[in-house]
Amino acid sequence: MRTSRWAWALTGLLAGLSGLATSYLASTWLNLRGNPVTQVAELVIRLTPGKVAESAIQAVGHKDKPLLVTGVLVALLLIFAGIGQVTRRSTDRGVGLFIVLGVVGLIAQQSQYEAPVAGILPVVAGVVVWALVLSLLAGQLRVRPFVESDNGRRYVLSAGAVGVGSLVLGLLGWKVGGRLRAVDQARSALKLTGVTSPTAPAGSSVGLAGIAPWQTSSRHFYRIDTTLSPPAIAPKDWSLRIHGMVDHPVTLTYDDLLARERTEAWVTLNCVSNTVGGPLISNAWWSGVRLDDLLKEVGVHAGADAVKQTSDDGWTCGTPLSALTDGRDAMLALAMNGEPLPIEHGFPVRTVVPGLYGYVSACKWVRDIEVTTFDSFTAYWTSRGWSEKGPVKLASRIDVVGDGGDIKAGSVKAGGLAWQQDVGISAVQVQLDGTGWQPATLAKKNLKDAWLQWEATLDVSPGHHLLRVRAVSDDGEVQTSVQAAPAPNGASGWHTVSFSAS
Ligand SMILES: Nc1nc2c(c(=O)[nH]1)N[C@H]1C(S)=C(S)[C@@H](COP(=O)(O)O)O[C@H]1N2
Ligand SMILES: [Mo]
Repeated sequence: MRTSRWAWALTGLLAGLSGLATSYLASTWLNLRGNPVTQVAELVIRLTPGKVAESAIQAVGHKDKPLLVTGVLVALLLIFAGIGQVTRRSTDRGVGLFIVLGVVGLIAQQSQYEAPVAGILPVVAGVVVWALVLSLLAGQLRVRPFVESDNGRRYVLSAGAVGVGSLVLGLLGWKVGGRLRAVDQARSALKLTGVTSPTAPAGSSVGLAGIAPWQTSSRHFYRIDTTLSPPAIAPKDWSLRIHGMVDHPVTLTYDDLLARERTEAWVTLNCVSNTVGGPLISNAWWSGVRLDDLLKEVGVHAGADAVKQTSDDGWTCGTPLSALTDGRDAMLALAMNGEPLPIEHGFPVRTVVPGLYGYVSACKWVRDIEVTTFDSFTAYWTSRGWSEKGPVKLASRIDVVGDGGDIKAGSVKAGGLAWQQDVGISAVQVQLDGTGWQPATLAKKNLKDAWLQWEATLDVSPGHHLLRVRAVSDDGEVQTSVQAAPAPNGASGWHTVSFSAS
């Protein structure tokens, strides 16, 4: 007697659920936002034409997202059952279909904005479990005789175990995910006194479309870290130890920081691994507590020249003590762009130091500050060949005209950004086709710790052209033409774009 269609549908369903539950648990374990089902739902949203989405939202109102997620889940269950039917004829084909489904999941996950690479893991784990469980159950379902035999009983036992196992994994995922949900909730509930909303300073923009906006939204702020999953730390569980070569070591809680005076500043952060003209630079409005005040209170010993910062996930950086005490706006930041720090950018507390690359200063999820000497430790990136000190290099960038652009000849506006935080920019110059330097117009508001917009009007003839930019700092330094790769202490050279005009 042949086993029924229902048994094969059930087999597909159970295999499907077990992989889904595994994937869900892996996502929550890694503190990743979303899970395979919500990610596919979001892919559907991204792929839905605007008009269709609008009428759908009009039809179902604000319940559109829960409905969509439910819809995706139901569709998946039907697909799982269908895969079971296909497996009746060939297990390989069933496994193949699960792999196809996995690829869809992978596309859904990786096509998210700034998708974490770690997001691949839950998808792969899910597909592996799909293949294993499907092969196991299908194998048992095929053994003859089946009905009222030990073989049948064996299948029922396995199927039951898979069902219960999936449920347990799913519940565990929900429990593990509770950590991130709780931190998200605690973060949303925070009301930070003394934190103001950012308003771009008057005159900070030259008003040329195509230049990166003065303020980078937190969502579009570049992100660099070594963690597979960002630490999820509730403010009540956070503390910071300041110790080492000091008279009075302290341990500060989040409330201790809240009780202190707030400092706020526009600070542009950039990554040492940014290439000339590259995107690893962003500008935000930071609110926090000044580090020079804190270091004064703990009483730093003579002879100390470094601060070793350690994050919750064990990453370390070495910051010159002088950069934290020379009066610049070095701070323990609590807020970014007027909101508590996003978890990915260091919630609840991170360090921001104008004028230093992130890898030597901008410790996210900071938990430990040890006043010490550079001689006595080697920080994370220093032990991997990057320079011990990382002052930001004088640099500039062309945002318009775009590289490879095709524009109309005549009077053409070009523009972009220049920066050397903690020093400041005094001039920007552009050069068309290697002949002479022409001064650019700078934005009226010039803050030394933030990037500065510039624009220039070029007289462009038809044909192919090269445009270069260089900046002059407030120290009188002229940006070098010498090209250097990012390693070991930051890229240099003039940003150059080529374009044609007709
Ligand atoms: N805990 C932790 N902090 C870190 C890093 C990290 O890997 N772990 N990377 C640093 C580097 S190299 C940079 S450029 C900045 C980037 O900060 P952002 O992700 O908020 O832009 O964070 C710094 N702080
Ligand atoms: Mo960096």
